Amino acid sequence: LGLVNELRNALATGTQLELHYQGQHRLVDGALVGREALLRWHHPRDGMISPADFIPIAERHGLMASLGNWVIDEALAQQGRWRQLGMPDVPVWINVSALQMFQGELESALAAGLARHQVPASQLGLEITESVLLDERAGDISPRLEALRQLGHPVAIDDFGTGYSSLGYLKKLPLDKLKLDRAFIKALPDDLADAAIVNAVLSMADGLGLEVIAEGVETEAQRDFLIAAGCTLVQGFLYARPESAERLERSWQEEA
Ligand code: G
Ligand code: G
Ligand code: MN
Ligand code: NA
Repeated sequence: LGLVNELRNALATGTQLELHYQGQHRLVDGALVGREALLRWHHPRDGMISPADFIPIAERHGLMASLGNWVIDEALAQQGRWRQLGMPDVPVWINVSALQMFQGELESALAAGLARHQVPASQLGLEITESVLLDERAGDISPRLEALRQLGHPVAIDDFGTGYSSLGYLKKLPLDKLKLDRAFIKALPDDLADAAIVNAVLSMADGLGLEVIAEGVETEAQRDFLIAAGCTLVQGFLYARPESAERLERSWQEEA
């Protein structure tokens, strides 16, 4: 319970929480097309705690709505600052947790943040992990996604290929992007099964009018395979690591 109270505290003060941002790039020339916001908790005693560890705690103890709302507001505030500084104005993508998808607060938190920070909805993308589509609490998620897209938010399915969903949802759901999980990228180009899966996903997505972003690209051999396979977008250490807003601003100023 210690950690729960500490998380409650961190949320109340906001000082230990931070968003880091990882670039999303065009494969062929590396041009920046977006940034994913990744939550970080700098715990005063335990150091950096991964969201993979504290988000389940937040969900279990009723803190997820506040945490999710903090992420929305912080990402939009940051986006607003970058626009003012004249930094590349690409969409920021946030991760939306399962609970946020099932509860009612998401739309109002988005609307409040967009208005407060004067950022258009098209500049805030929503990443929804594939397993959410399977969660029985989700019910029919289609009207919910339709409403979010109606507001102007682009929507991506995160960790695509790992959620054991039926592919039928791709036909029904209003989506913009698939983020192909890095499990399929890791062993490229040598693993023939992964190569076959990646090729099939790219061809299917093309037919469905969906963009694919390959996650976790770390090597030039992976990049060359993906370019040859017709993939256009990438997120991975080969292109950029997650960085604090401060560091991104500094390197942008140094380049200018
Ligand atoms: O950045 P890192 O590898 O530590 O992220 C671990 C996991 O936490 C990833 O699955 C990522 O999607 C998730 N995550 C990161 N930031 C957020 C966030 O703001 N909200 C939610 N719900 N998940 C996040
Ligand atoms: O589940 P989600 O896709 O949101 O998780 C994103 C996580 O993947 C981030 O925490 C980020 O640090 C991590 N990540 C991004 N690029 C790479 C990469 O090239 N290699 C590895 N191992 N992890 C990556
Ligand atoms: Mn993600
Ligand atoms: Na992912």
